[in-house]
This record gives sequence, C-alpha cells and structure tokens, in this order.
Amino acid sequence: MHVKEQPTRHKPGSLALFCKVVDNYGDIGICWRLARQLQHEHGIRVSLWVDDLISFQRICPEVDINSESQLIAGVSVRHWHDQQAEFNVSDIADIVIEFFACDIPPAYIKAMAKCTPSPVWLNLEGLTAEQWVEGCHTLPSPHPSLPLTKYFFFPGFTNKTGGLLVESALEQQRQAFQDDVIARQAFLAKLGLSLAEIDALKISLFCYPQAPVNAMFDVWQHGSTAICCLAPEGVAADAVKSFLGQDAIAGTSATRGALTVRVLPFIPQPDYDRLLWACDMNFVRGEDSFVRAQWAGKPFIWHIYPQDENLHHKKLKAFLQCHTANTPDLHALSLAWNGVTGHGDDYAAMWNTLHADFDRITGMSNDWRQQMLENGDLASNLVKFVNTVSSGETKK
Ligand code: TRH
Repeated sequence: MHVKEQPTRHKPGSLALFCKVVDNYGDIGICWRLARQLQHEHGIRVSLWVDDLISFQRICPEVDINSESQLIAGVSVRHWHDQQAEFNVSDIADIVIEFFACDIPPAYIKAMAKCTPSPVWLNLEGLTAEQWVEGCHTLPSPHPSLPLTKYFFFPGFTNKTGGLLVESALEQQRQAFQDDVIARQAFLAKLGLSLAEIDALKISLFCYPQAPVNAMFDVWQHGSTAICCLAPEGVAADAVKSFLGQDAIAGTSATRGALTVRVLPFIPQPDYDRLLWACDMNFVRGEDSFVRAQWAGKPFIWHIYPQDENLHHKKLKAFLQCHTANTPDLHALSLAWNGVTGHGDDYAAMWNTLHADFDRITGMSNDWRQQMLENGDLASNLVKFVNTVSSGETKK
C-alpha cells in the first residue's frame, strides 16, 4: 500500500471516539473507559460521541441525559443523534476512532479528507482470542474514493494484538483494596450485605438471560458451603425472582439452604471493579466485565454475547483454549454455562470439582493477569500506533 506524502504530526492532541450503543452496556462501557484513559494518562483532548445517554448514565451517574455537550472527568461528551450532522475541517480531531465499525457521519468523513495532514483513523474492533486477529491487527484499509486510510485495531490476549484495556493505577488500587479487610467489609456493607453474607463465599453474577442460573442456584443451595450470590438488578431476573419468591428489586435477598441471593443496584463502573475484587468468584459477560474479571485475579466464568448460528461458541473455545488449558473443571463449567455442552450437564459434579480446586484456580487467575499485563495496555498501544502512523512509519 502507498502511504501518501503528507506533513507529519508527531504528537496528535485531539481525538474523537464514536460509539454506537448496539446493546446493553459494553459498547459505552469500553468507550468510556478508553476515553478517560486517553485523556488522563496520555493528555489527549477526547470527544466521546455517543448515541445513547441513558445507557451511559447507568454506568456513569454524572451523565445528564438531556445535555448535547457536557464535560465529564475531563472528557467532552457529545450526544450523537444521527448521520445528518454537518462538520467542517475545524471540527475534525487529529485521531478518529470508530468503535465496532459504527458508521461515522458522512459529513465528518468528507471533512476528514480535507484535513492536512489527514487524521489518523482507526476502527477499534471487538475482543476475540481467535488467532486470525494477529494477522489483521493494524492492517490498513484505504477509503474507496477519498484520500483516507482507516486502520484496524484489535484488542487481544497476545503481544501481537492491541492488548486489553487497563488503567495504569488499577493494579495498585486492586492490591490496596484486596489487602484492606476493613475497606472491603465497608464496601460490601454499603451494598447491603450482612456480616454472615460478607463471611460467606461471595460470587457475583452478571450474565445474559439464557444462562442456566436455576441449575447453579440449585447446586449452591444444596451444598455445604455458605454462598452469597450477588446479582445486579435486572440480571437473571426470572431465576432470581423465583429464588426470592418476589420481584428482584435492589436490596431484596433470601436464603435457602446454603445459598443467599442478594439483588444489588446497578453500580458505577469503579464500584463494579471493587465488587469483582471483593468476591471469591465472578460470573461475567460480554466484553468489558469479562476483561475486568481478568484484572481481579479471581476465578471467573464468562457468558459470551450470543451470536447467530452459535458463532460465539468458536470465540469462547478460542479463549478457553488459552485460559483454561490447565483447569479442566473451569473449562467444563464454562462450556455448560454457555450451552455448548448439553442437557446432561451435571452442575453439581462440575461445581464440586471446581470448588475443590479453588486455590489452584485462583493462583492460575493471578498468573493469567500477570501474563496479560505484559502485553501492555490497549490505550498506550493505541497511542504508540497512532504516533507511528503520524510519523509515516507504518507498514506499506
Ligand atoms: O452489558 P454487556 O452485555 O455489553 C456488551 C453489549 O451487549 C455489546 O453490544 C456487545 O457487543 C458486548 O457486550 C460484547 O456486557 P459488558 O461488556 O460486560 O458491559 C457491561 C458494562 O457495565 C461494563 O462496563 C461494566 C458495567 N457495569 C457497571 O458499571 N455496573 C454494574 O453494576 C454492572 C453489573 C456492570
């Protein structure tokens, strides 16, 4: 590919990140995290264009859903209404990111083409452990008619990908929180947990409606270990309601046998991290909570976002192949939880072997976290790549 001659821009200072909320909270969850990190840790002026402020407000209560433009944590948040908006050259940022191939407004692209030098344009892709990602990461894609090139940027689990999102202070914050019994107890008490619940084996539960939650509750209820399962309001609502015998509203809880199920409010993103750190095991889903569980260093089960024709099973297996190679018990429960195996799944047997192996799996989760940290963080890897493109040093 021929990279056109253009004035170099060694330190791009502004960035526009476009986020279309396709579903739930992961799209905005990831974009918000990245926006804050680029602003705070790399000194880049970030504008986050997002089309759904209501979902955004759920993970970030400071968001004013009626505001067209607001500054939150140093990030300029813009309400992205439609594709019709007009843009001039002066509106265009030095770096433009479209998340998950969301189409950015045509007028924005036209104005990008008029800029000299051209902005660095990236498509930030979804996370998968499949191997083909290494070959596609940072590949250029020239625009069919305009003098612009878009680059694919893939998060991932190896040093041949963009890595995972992780803030530079996160490790220190996690360690301090996990070392501080009083802070942990105070955090859990604030969420409404009783002393007995705090002392129990704590499991957070975040999954899609298809997860076999009833089967898992049944095993936990009839086991001999006191378990406190913490489910955010709206998650696994049917199973939680049937366990509680009443609507699953934040603050409600019930105990049957060895299991207490407690409904939590949906909490802001930084508190969700603390919840993952405070629990002994986490059930997570989608993309962002899945990554945060990896930083928590606790055993976790991933409920992958379902796709047509079970495409997600391939992605799940690709991840499990690297992550659970030495933990067959975690592997088996992960497959069952995602409906990959079948009706004959014996949840009691799977849980009992996993539980007996808990310390070893926790150790492995810590090793995995270390391994992932060695790939560098996604925001820094992205900034490095942008600087390479800006200085005209990309592969041709
Ligand atoms: O919500 P998710 O299912 O989101 C996504 C979307 O569905 C998206 O379209 C899809 O592409 C992607 O999954 C794979 O799951 P995820 O990714 O874990 O995002 C949840 C976000 O919500 C994450 O940033 C953590 C945050 N969160 C809170 O802030 N507070 C909470 O109480 C909880 C439970 C989550």
